[in-house]
Amino acid sequence: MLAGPDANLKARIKSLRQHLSTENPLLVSIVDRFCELDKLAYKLGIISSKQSYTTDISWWPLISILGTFSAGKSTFINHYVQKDLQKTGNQAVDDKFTVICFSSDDKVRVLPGLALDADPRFPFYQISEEIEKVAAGEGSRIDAYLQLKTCPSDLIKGKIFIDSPGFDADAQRNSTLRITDHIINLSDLVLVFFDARHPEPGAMRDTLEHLVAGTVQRNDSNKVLFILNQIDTTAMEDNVEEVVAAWQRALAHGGLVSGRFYATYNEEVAVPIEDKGLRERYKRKRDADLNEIYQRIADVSIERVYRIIGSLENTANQIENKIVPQVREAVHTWIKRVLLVDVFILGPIFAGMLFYLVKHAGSGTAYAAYGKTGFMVAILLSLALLLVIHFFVRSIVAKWVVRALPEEALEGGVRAGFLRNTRWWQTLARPFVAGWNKSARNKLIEIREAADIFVQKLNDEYTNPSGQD
Ligand SMILES: Nc1nc2c(ncn2[C@@H]2O[C@H](COP(=O)(O)OP(=O)(O)OP(=O)(O)O)[C@@H](O)[C@H]2O)c(=O)[nH]1
Ligand SMILES: [Mg+2]
Repeated sequence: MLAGPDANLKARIKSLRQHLSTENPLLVSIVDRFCELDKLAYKLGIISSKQSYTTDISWWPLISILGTFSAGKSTFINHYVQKDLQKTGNQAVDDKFTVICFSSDDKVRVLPGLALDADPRFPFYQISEEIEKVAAGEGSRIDAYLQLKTCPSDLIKGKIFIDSPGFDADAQRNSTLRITDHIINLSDLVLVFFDARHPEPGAMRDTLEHLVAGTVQRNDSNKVLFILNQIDTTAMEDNVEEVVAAWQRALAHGGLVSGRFYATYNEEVAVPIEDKGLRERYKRKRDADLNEIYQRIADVSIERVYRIIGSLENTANQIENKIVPQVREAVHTWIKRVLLVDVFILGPIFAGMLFYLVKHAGSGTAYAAYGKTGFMVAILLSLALLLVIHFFVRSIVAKWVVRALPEEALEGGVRAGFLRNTRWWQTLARPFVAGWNKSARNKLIEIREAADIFVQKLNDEYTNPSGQD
């Protein structure tokens, strides 16, 4: 029997479809295409019944807000969603990561971390296992680290935001560092907040190093925006340039040499700036930077859908151009080696046995005693013995071949796909990979064509080159 998704996975995919259908129906058709890829992969044996390509993707773009204590992270989120969603204040307020997502219910709901850990929609699916790896015993205390808030603001429809507790590298526990890194990895956009009230960024060096150095080494470092917040507090001394320069130097020290540095403040809670000229200058700077930040947030959703389609095509290509050829090569090596052993070791043994039996057929006591039937039984028994040895050789050779596979083959499913081809009922006399036939190839062509159509639909939605209404 060929594997398919197990009951648990089926339920997850169903709930994924439901949630996506309320936000972006196009994505539901993309889920269906991913499920077709799953089906093909189950047949090839390259994924197990607990796996699905749909779970390798975060379907909602993730925007995370990190930064130092009281830098104004929660105030920024509240302003963005136009609701008093998160508590704010000058003491350390947040002690948990809060995952914020849209819900059409009228009110804000708060759910425990467990809701996130168990739900494949969120990027914290099974984070407790990861936390457990770095801090034994902490995995079960997931509620101490995470919570989920659902919010009826259209502004966050189709996105997930994460507000985080103030970050201080010295004081962080391993588990918090682990979650922070995990968030940075998964995010489409990371807003790192600093606070202009601290004119001496030197004290924040470790924090900067953790948040900055880690991100600039990555090839997607342009997803990180550094935001110096509360610059209204520099208005009294009118030294915003100095403060900004000091922070930029500190960031450069952490490894961030160029770009994407913003300076903002929140007008509602800002210290009033009496001087009109100064006020306008600050406001202009703030408006320009804030607009750019908002634009990046808006772009993330669009980029994300393109990226998901890209990943659909990419998975189809990977199967056809990488996994199947690698499985085929491994199967060929295996067949060749098994045949070699058969021909050069089992063959001569069998010939020897036959020769012995035939030679002694006429004269030997065995033949005389047991007659023709006994002779036949002896031949059949030797054959059976050789067959047992043959299957033993098949499995030993398969293990050799697996050991020689490159490490990446484990992740891509090449190993599993290869082993599927070495089961006892798979004959050696075949030039093909089980599950890879004309209809599978056609399916991949169809999926790639569908991906192109999805892209066209998106282009029509977001651009309009022909200028029609
Ligand atoms: N002057 C001024 N105060 C601000 C600004 N943004 C936030 N605040 C104030 O700074 C304090 C901290 O703001 P929060 O939004 O709670 O900061 P946070 O980064 O979420 O803090 P933690 O969650 O505790 O790390 C609050 O009293 C805010 O009113 C700003 O732009 N200017
Ligand atoms: Mg906060």
